Amino acid sequence: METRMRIGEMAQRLGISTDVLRAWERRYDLFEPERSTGGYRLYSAEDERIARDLIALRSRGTPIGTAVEQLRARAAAGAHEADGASEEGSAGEAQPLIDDLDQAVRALDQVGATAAVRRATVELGVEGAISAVLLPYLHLLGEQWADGTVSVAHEHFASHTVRRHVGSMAVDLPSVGRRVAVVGCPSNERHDIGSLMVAVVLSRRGWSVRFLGGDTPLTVFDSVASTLRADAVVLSGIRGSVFEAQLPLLRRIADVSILAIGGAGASAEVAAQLGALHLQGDPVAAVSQLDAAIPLRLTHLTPPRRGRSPDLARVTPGRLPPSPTPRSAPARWASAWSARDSSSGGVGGRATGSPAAGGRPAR
Ligand code: B12
Repeated sequence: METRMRIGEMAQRLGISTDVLRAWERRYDLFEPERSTGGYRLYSAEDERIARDLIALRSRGTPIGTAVEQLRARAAAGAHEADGASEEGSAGEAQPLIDDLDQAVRALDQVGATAAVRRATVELGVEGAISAVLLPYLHLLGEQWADGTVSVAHEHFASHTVRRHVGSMAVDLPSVGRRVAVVGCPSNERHDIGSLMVAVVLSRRGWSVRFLGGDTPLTVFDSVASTLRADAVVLSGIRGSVFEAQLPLLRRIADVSILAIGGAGASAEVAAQLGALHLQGDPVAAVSQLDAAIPLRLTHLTPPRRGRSPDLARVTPGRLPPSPTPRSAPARWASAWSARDSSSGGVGGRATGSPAAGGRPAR
């Protein structure tokens, strides 16, 4: 049976008050929560998704009435987020959107490419657009680049357009009382769109996220995680060497926070060596794993003490502040996860291997 949550938990996850939730229900008839035997409202994951989409539309300045209409139109069209959509259904809806984006990119048409990524989001929702349109399109782009059908210019133009759009979908809510994640890619890894997607989806599910982008030294992740007392550090890499070359530093991060690794270069073996979580599947699925694995703790409901604001001035590459005492519970729990992970197979998506990059111009 689907898990349901009471209004307090739903409000906490969304970062809004229970009054606002009740008002949305009363005025706009947006959700119909079930009632417990004691008469308490019980919200579903679908209710949470609707509320998140509403918050995101509002944060981009859409008036509430228009936002509600858009959400109703989306529901009426049967379009919903990827984890609720059937594979056939989403593939059918997504292909024309992928084609539009592809055509606009081939013509280096900025207005058309931007319109295509926006349309995908309006029609499929944020998570649906990521899983069903943007990821398949980026894979297509990689093939086109490798076989020479598009140029480096097209690839840069397209990845910039997608990256900018994905970034614009983040929801920046005040950080007090939220789970904190630091997200990005280690040195020598410039492919940061997957981790940006993770950052955006985490932010939309109520996490407070610091996205540090691609090619960022691990010492920086360590400093930021220690300073913010992050609940999780999420790193991604396309090649295994990105992780394997820096195991000692990664272990240090895993000592101060829950370390999660994803992307084609992450493996169950490396995760097990690090006591890290191995996030599998696409960025949307990965966030569901992480979200479920790191529950809200009581401390998340307590505002931080005064005078303990993070000292970000100390965050300097290569200059490490002392690590706080390792948190033993997450470490124990993380190894349990890695063990579970090893038994369930490898990374979803492409395998790492020799790049089909021979003869293509360097970027
Ligand atoms: C855009 C792009 C670039 C951009 C990146 C811009 C940016 N800011 O990210 C630029 C132009 C910088 C670039 C550079 C290079 N690129 Co490039 N690039 C791509 C392209 C077209 C899309 C990458 C992308 O964002 N994909 C979307 C991600 C999300 O999909 P994915 O990587 O398949 O990930 C899957 C899972 O692993 C998971 N996932 C991904 N990230 C994460 C993160 C987390 C936390 C989790 C849990 C899950 C997860 O989700 C996906 C599910 O389908 C790919 C093609 C492709 N197939 O992806 C080539 C590709 C990745 N690049 C490639 C190459 C060779 C390069 C260069 C070496 C080229 C060169 N000679 O200069 C450089 C390397 C630069 C560096 N040091 O990192 C190869 C990699 C082959 C390999 N396995 O090593 C690819 C596959 C192209 C190809 N067909 O050959 N690239």
